[in-house]
Amino acid sequence: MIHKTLKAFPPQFLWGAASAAYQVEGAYQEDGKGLSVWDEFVRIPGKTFKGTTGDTAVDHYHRYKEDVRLMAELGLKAYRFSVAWSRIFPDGKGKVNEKGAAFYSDLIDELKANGIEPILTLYHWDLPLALQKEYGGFESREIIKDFTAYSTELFKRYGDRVKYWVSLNEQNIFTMFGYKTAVHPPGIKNEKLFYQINHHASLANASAIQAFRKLVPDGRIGPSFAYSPAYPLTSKPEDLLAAENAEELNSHWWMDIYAWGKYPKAALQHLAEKGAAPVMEEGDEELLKAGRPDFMGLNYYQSSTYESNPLEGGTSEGEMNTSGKKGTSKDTGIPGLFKTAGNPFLEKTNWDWNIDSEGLRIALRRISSRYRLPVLISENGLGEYDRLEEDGTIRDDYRIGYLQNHVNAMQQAITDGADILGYCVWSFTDLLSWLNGFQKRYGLVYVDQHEEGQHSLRRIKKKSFDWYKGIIQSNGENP
Ligand code: BGP
Repeated sequence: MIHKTLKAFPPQFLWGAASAAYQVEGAYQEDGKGLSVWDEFVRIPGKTFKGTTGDTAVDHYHRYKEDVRLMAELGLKAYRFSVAWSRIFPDGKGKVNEKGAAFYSDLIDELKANGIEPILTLYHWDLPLALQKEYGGFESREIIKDFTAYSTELFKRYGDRVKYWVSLNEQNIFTMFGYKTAVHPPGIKNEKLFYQINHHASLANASAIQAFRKLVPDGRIGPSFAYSPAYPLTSKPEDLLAAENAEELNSHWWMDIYAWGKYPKAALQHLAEKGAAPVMEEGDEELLKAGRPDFMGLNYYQSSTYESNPLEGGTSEGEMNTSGKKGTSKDTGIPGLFKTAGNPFLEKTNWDWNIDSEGLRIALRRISSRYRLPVLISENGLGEYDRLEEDGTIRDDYRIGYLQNHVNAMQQAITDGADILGYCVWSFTDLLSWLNGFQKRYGLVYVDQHEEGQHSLRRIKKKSFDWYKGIIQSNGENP
């Protein structure tokens, strides 16, 4: 559709920015916090870029007031952050650590005092290590009860002040990286287990949403899904089928469950044939159906392109670029189903992520039509090298260009009929990029933090900070 005029952004649109506990807080052993699986994983040699850890991260735990002051200066309408489960329950369950709970209560108050809507993520990957050790974390159905109890505690404590909640962040990523490609904790490669633990995570998600309905009836909750819309490489029907396969196995597998409590048919059939389909127990489907969210959270970074992949000798394991050296990633796929391919029409970042703002519009349209749910864009941003110039500025025009194109795409999607609640730039400050260290930066605010050498943790506004301020002031009209 080519529109003659575009619809305006809704007046209450949540112009936001986002972060996650492990990536910003630091203070990893302070005030009674327990360890998380990430605290352990980053200490295994070779797992993260130059062995980066979140021990200090960008010290948000101690500097949150300064950070909120900067958010207020930017004019942010919303701030998405996550709670570290092991600050609330150091062992994942049992007695609340009051100091940990007070930190988030203070942060929420500080945000509200500055007119910023808090968007609270319950789980952004930092599972309490004690639960992983005790019963394998998501490997056991025990997690459903413990995650619900943890979530319930937060609903009770913060539900009066927090009205927007994200349940699980990128369930597709943390399950796949944790149990299929083994690049995240617990670093296991077992396809059958991957589908099973993922099923438990879906049940935990639905169960927490069910509890939410009773405790925060006037709030809205949804998961954040990392959706990378699938494109076929060519108009060859085999390539279109490959893209359909990828869409089912990489995306509908999760989003269909969130919206309808059902796994997509062809994907389920395929996994059953392989003996990798999850084991469902009585009552699972009812619980999943009862977990329909109020919105679909969308973390959008890029689209993916696929072509057919032969059964014999096809491509399987790929390689991620975590070094920032362009062109070092390798294609990945499932023989007989699909494999990734370079899209000749798209530029890539230095970490080989496709730059595709039109893909955001496509994602928003697909989600809106298929699931009939509003969308909260809970992450979108550009990870790049940023340079602090001698005059103290960071001129990240490439980020401004990236974000501007995505804001435009969002407005096109609104005009197409998508109901979008808000847009959170990833990220507010620079932060630790899980596997890529501090050199891959996303922030609107630069933080002087590095793997090596001096780091003062000083905050410096980037050029994109001023650009975003203008966007917010004009409610999305490019000033
Ligand atoms: C998402 C995560 C974020 C963030 C972002 C950028 O998958 O929810 O936590 O890290 O991606 O990814 P990366 O840091 O790997 O570049």
